[in-house]
Amino acid sequence: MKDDVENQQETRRPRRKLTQQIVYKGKEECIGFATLPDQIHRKVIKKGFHFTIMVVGESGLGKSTLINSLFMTDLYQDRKIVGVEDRLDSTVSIHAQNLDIEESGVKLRLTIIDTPGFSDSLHGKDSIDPIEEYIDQQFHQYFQAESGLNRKNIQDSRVHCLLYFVSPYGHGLKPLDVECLKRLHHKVNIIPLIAKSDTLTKSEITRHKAKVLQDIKDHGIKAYDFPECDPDESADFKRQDAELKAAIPFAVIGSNAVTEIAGKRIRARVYPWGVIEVENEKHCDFSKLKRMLIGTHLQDLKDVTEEYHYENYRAQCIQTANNNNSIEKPQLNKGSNVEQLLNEKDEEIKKMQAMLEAMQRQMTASVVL
Ligand SMILES: Nc1nc2c(ncn2[C@@H]2O[C@H](COP(=O)(O)OP(=O)(O)OP(=O)(O)O)[C@@H](O)[C@H]2O)c(=O)[nH]1
Ligand SMILES: [Mg+2]
Repeated sequence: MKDDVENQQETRRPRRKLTQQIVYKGKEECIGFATLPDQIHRKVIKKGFHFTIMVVGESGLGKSTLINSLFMTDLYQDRKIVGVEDRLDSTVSIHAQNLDIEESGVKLRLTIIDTPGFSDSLHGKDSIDPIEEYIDQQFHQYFQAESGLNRKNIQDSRVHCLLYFVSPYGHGLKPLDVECLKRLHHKVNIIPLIAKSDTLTKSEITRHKAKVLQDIKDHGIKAYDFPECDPDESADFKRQDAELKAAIPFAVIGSNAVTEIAGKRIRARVYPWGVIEVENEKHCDFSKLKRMLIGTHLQDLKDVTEEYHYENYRAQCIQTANNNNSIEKPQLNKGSNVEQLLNEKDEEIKKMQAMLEAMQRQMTASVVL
């Protein structure tokens, strides 16, 4: 084995030298593959990006409000808001909404999936079923599309990231949180959040974060594992990355209201004693979460979905199919050309079999004679 590796390295070595010679001879003699990153870049830009986020947690923790705040658009502007101006209706069904964003020519299609919060009722556990089913359904659709004929134009609706809202009022995770996280952690990238963190003091937030992290560890829950920072990155990037990791679970605040402060319109919660700015890093981790989701970790979240969660699902599907030995035959449209051709072939085979049997009978008869 070791020898094999060494042999491979041996065979690669001269090629490396060759590449260097070409590069150093001058620009006009280059093959041109240095433009590969540009080509890929152009292709990806043309195609655009697609990213799906889901919000899950107890009812009334501010899930709908946070997704409004995150994408600076009122996704629910058509919805009738009764009573308090700042209040949204409780979400009653799983609700997917697309949002197309363009920044410096780069197109990003976000799909945001809002889910009804768990109620405190005895049937709290039942509210997890539709969420789990939704995630599985997206995998199933992708799996079917991937095994079909038109693999080029697959619509990817898999959930890349699940923002899980933990109540600011309890002591760490509640049993329902544990149940939900355990059912979903092998299916989706979970990012835990402390909801409504404006209701906690600074030291309470620190304590609550530590307790939630401890509970996650104690219950063997696999939340999204933030990747190691590349050693080649700038010192500034490394510092931001470390800050981001230190802030997990992100303590967030959401608001549907925009207020003008010093001539600037900002999302904020206005209280009689002061104003809480949603995007102010001194007030909460909202900006860090936003930066992480859209800015720095979007591709990694997609990669982990593809390489880990979807692969798990695919492996299970294949295993089940093998166990049942029930790989479905392709469905043919009645009267289609393919069906007609197959029928003709069937007829031909039947005729040949009949001829073969007749010949065998004749041969047996002649031997007997
Ligand atoms: N104090 C505080 N209140 C918030 C915050 N975010 C939302 N709210 C308020 O909490 C209430 C519930 O917010 P929603 O966004 O509807 O909560 P939800 O989690 O979507 O609720 P369900 O749809 O029932 O699951 C509203 O009155 C919001 O204005 C926050 O960060 N801090
Ligand atoms: Mg809601």
